[in-house]
Amino acid sequence: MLKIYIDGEFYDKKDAKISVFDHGLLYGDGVFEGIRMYNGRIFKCREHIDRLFESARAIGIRMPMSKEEVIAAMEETLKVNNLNDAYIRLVVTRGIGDLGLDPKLCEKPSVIIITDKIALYPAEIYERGLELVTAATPRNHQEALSPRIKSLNYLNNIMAKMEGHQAGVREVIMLNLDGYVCECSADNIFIVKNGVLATPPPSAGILKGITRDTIMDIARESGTEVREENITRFDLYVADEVFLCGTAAELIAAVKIDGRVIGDGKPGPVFRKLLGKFRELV
Ligand code: PXG
Repeated sequence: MLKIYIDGEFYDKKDAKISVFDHGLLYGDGVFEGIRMYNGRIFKCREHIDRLFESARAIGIRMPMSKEEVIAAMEETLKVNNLNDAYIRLVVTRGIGDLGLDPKLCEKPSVIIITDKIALYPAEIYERGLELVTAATPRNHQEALSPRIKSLNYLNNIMAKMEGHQAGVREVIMLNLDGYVCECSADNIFIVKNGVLATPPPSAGILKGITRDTIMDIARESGTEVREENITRFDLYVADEVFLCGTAAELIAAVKIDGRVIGDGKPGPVFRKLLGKFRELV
């Protein structure tokens, strides 16, 4: 039976429960991380922990554990569950309060660590690529709720994803309120045009993905020019290649967007080169 870590204790999956008064449940008041372990190594551990602590700080949650303690708890959870390749979900909730919004009444944040086997996308998606549509739902305005905060409130992204389902596709592109391309519902986005790689800057109102940063590093190391710049839907439609990236998805090519075939409709050479280098790295 899978063991789940909650506030220093391990529970069987069926007994791993939190209070209905936890503001993580009542208001989506909390933060999280999604992390991968490959071959017994936690990929970009420090980066994920730093981002978790920044998310917590941004919403005024005082972490009840140090970074080192969180890493140790994560390693122990992986060990208890005998996992070598895993998806790790770190969750920090505001904690137990009453039936009002007031976070001041929540005395202690809860730290939850769920580790499980990774649910990979079907292999054919990596070979053939994905079809995307643009969602009508804009990404949360960054001054209303910064997408830099990986918060437990993902309704903005879920509403966009539902539009994808309605259109019969698995993933959507979200725009910001200026109409520029932001990201997908749970992945960042890149385009390739004339050999140059481009992705929206953090100031466009995106989650600053750790896979995104890794891809930019890999590309620069291999001599590819990388730009962080505003991207329009026109740029997507006329790109040579488009792909998305994230911890769970890794890299996936987008071969059709809003009914337009991208490039020659197959995962392109820059995508395949970067995917190869990414796989070597992990
Ligand atoms: N943008 C958003 C909005 C995300 O939620 C990414 C980009 C990619 O970031 P990383 O750091 O993973 O490269 C994410 C990823 C999942 C899952 O299980 C992933 C995310 C959130 C919820 C679920 O696929 N975040």
